[in-house]
Amino acid sequence: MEYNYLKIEHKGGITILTISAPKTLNALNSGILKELGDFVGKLDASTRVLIITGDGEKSFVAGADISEMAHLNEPQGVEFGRLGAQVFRAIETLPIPVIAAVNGYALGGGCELAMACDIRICSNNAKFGQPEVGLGIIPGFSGTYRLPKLIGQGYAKEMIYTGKAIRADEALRIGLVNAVYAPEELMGKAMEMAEMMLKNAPVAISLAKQSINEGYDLDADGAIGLENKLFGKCFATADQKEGMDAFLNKREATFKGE
Ligand code: DAK
Repeated sequence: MEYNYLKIEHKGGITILTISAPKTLNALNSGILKELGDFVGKLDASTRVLIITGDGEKSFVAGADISEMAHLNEPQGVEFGRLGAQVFRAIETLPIPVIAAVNGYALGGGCELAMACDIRICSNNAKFGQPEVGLGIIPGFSGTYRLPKLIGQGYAKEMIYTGKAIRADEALRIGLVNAVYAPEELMGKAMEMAEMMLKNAPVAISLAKQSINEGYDLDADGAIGLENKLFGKCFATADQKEGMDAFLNKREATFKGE
């Protein structure tokens, strides 16, 4: 598939995906969502960390494309929401770490896309919000599910019911982002974090992600049981042998992802 809205750059095991629709501040239309779905579906083992950002200096993603949504009827609304939700779920369940480098507005579907990523860092000009109720709709790309999980129900409900946009420092305070940087530092910091991940065992990172993601929705016994099963799986990998042998022999490990 030819991409009109995605720019893709590979740097070693790190892939940088830039969403680019400058005329609408990178708002998500169905074309972008289809391209994103195609891109995620085709990612192979050469990508070990994915960084998602937005084109330009002003916006990560300014929401779903309102001009496209304005004319939808109920079944079309369900279909549009399903497309976005599926793509975001595919991102969330990728077996590799995904970092959102939020370089400006992350509103509506933009905030929801950032939340489907494992980790969010942002520039100090970033703004986060779920303004949907002001448009007569509710967050439709799983924001009502992920926002309370990340920041708690009280603050999530305040953000969703008021539709207010919060600044980067507030997003940091409530745990919506992990760190805030000057705009010119953001991508370098995202790369630094990705490079630290690259040094570690890929299968172990993938199993840790599965344990965190799936364990979160289980009760304590279920989550601990799942972790135990995945912990056991690590011992069937060459990387576990390599990591422990390297430690015991005081050398650096070389992981193969096997
Ligand atoms: N959609 C379409 N165009 C957008 C857009 C958007 N979300 N955001 C910005 N643009 C366009 C503007 O219309 C403008 O176009 P021109 O007038 O130049 O043709 C251009 O981008 C530049 O925007 P502004 O001139 O407004 O720039 P400012 O710096 O003054 O303001 C802003 C930036 C981001 C504060 C402002 O543009 C803004 O408030 N944008 C809308 C933000 C918003 O409300 N986003 C949430 C969208 S709702 C569902 C599934 C998902 C969803 C809903 C339902 N289903 C289940 C069906 C998700 C919904 C959303 O995400």
